Amino acid sequence: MLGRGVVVVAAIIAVTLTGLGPALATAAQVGGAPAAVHRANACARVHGDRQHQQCLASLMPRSYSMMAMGVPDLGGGAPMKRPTTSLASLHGPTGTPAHSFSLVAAMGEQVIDGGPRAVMTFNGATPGPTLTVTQGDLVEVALTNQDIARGVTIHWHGVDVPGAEDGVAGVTQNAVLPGETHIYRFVVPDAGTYWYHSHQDAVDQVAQGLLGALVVLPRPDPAAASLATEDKVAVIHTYGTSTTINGLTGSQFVAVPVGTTMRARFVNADNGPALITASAPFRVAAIDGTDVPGATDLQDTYVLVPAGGRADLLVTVGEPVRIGMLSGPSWVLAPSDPGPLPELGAHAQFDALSYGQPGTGAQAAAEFGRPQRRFTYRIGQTTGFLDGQQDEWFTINSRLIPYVPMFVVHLGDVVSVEIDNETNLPHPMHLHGHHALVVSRNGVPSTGAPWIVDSLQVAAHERYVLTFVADNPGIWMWHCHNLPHARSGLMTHLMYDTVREPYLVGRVSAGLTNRPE
Ligand SMILES: [Cu+2]
Repeated sequence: MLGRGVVVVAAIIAVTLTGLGPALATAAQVGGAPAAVHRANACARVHGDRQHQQCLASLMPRSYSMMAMGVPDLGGGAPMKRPTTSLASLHGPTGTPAHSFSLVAAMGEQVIDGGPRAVMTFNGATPGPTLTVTQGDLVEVALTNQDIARGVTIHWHGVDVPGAEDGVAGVTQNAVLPGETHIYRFVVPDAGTYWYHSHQDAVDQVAQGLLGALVVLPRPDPAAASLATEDKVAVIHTYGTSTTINGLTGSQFVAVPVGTTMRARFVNADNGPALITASAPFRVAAIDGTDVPGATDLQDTYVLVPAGGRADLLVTVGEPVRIGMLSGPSWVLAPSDPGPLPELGAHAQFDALSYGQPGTGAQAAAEFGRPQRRFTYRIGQTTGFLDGQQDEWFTINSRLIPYVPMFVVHLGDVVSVEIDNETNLPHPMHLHGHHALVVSRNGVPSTGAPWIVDSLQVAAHERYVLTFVADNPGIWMWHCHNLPHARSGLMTHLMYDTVREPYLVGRVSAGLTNRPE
């Protein structure tokens, strides 16, 4: 007991000495426990004196509020109002839903690439069922956790749902434990291709298959999903070392008549980029759920779909067409099975910065206006201690989690953000609850159709300027969708000044630990 007490005191002293003390102390008090003493053993290794101090200082609190974890960044804007609205009150509307779905999360086994594999499933399969709805519909989803010990959630990736429906454990809800059911309700505001996945223990649960596609057809005419006469979802996901489309490796024959125009809705549910192309001329009809006006035919070109991102490709079948990943799974579209087709090859990378019919400057200005807040999201890397572990960690504006900037906005603000990747790795950056317009890349302005994203590949040493309207109150994760990167510190959030946070990340009770990543 004495030894444990000494460690507690040492931890508090070490924390105070680093200058990070106040924030961590605040965070620790939120959890009602001294600073992460449960992890002190992680520090009980052989360090030099100074290293040991750093190690102790790096221990994460046992639990903390996302609102208190970091350093508020007001983006140079006006002072803020007081938080008066609980995030837990920001639910979707009541009323009779147009669609009611039931998703049961469970441990399972599925044949992948010819052999049985332990997976996590929705309704007995991975990917889970494709949910197809119509724009403007009220959707209700009952999530039941059958037997996933650590609990689950569902995040509606790319859908701008109300704050309490975003499905992030410890941020917008508690993880749903085995035997529990949680109801999500939201109106789908925009047509397009989206997906859903667990945001509890996401690194493991997404990898193991807790994911599926969500397709929102346009209203009033669902058939007007561009010029397509066929419409099919292609969820790309790698199980272990087997990369699949809809759970299947290799080349799959899809029977379609000659003259068919296929809208292939690619969803990248992996941690790395997916490179997709077709053996015939194709168009990029939509990116991250937003249609691209004036899309033109592409050849010898591949599309890089970032982790978490989506791209809808349109291709017309004359000769048999192969469409899918460069050196990966694909479909062969033809009236009858033509047998194997040549591997896909393409030389040029598609660039959305200059593709499609340009939006006018006036249009963009009318839509987005002059920014009230300007943020910098600068991604770096450092060697150091985090939670008692010495490793290479990601930093945001030179800060290590949890002391990262928290980007604070007021409802209605027009926001400008520069994402600056100073690392040697690409980062697929995902902002929850909002869509952003790409303004420029490395100082080169966007000249194509308005390029609107929720998941943006920011390559090594690239710099993007984005703009968006803060029109959806809540607390919204803003993180790298290479999920191991998020767990290694590339994770913060956008928060609204008026919104209070009732949930805690970390250990909430004996049976419940919220781990968003
Ligand atoms: Cu990353």
